[in-house]
Amino acid sequence: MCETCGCNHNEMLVAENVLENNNRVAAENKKILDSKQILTINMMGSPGSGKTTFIIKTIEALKSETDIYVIEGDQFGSLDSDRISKTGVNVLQINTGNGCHLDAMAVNHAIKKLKPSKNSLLIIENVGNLVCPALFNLGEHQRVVVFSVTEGDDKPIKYAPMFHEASHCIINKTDLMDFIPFDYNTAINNLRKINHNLQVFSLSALHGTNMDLWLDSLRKGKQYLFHKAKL
Ligand SMILES: Nc1nc2c(ncn2[C@@H]2O[C@H](COP(=O)(O)OP(=O)(O)OP(=O)(O)O)[C@@H](O)[C@H]2O)c(=O)[nH]1
Ligand SMILES: [Mg+2]
Repeated sequence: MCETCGCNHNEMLVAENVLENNNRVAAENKKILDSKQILTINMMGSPGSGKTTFIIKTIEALKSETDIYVIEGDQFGSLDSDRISKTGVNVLQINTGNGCHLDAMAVNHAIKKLKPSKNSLLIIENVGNLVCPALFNLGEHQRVVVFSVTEGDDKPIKYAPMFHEASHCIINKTDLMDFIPFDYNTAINNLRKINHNLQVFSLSALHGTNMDLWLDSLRKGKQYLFHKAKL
């Protein structure tokens, strides 16, 4: 699978080329998104960590305040885009086939098809994978890793690049914390060892609890982009 993104160490030269091209297109994406002040979130994390559930709860809370668009990345099928389209927002499914991540070119095409409006929020759900998506810049403003308590408190150390490259971390499924051997303080220490700038939010997407700080941070992110464009 990783031959498609060149992240295999034996494919280092291919990887450098692939990443260089990707970064060039990501910079174009960023320019388009900045010019229209479209706050763009790249949502990453393990399969089943709760990305789609969390995106749906975010949409439900914010759709009366802002236009929202979703680019949905999955290897196969349209199950997640079907779930998201029930909220009434515009969603575009990308199937990566054997690919294990979204890249900037796929997102560039999707932006051109979706045509997100000025000042809107664009959420990109990456393919469920704690490794390869970390390598591929999409032109996003925020990189959010959804890390659920059922994955274990050691994951930030074992999958360091993902947590190192993220700007925000959602510790999800906190409703299950009493039932499993997840040590919250150990998880936070492990996150801080890898990335002391990470903004961390602990919540249950399923129950919609403790979402407020996250929602406020999105509102602030939108305001920041708006004011930056005026400078
Ligand atoms: N208990 C609990 N379950 C959750 C929570 N969030 C999501 N789930 C469940 O976790 C499972 C996976 O959720 P999804 O939202 O589909 O996860 P995902 O990360 O989008 O999965 P992929 O797109 O396949 O990578 C579903 O059964 C959800 O109901 C939560 O906060 N608490
Ligand atoms: Mg999903």
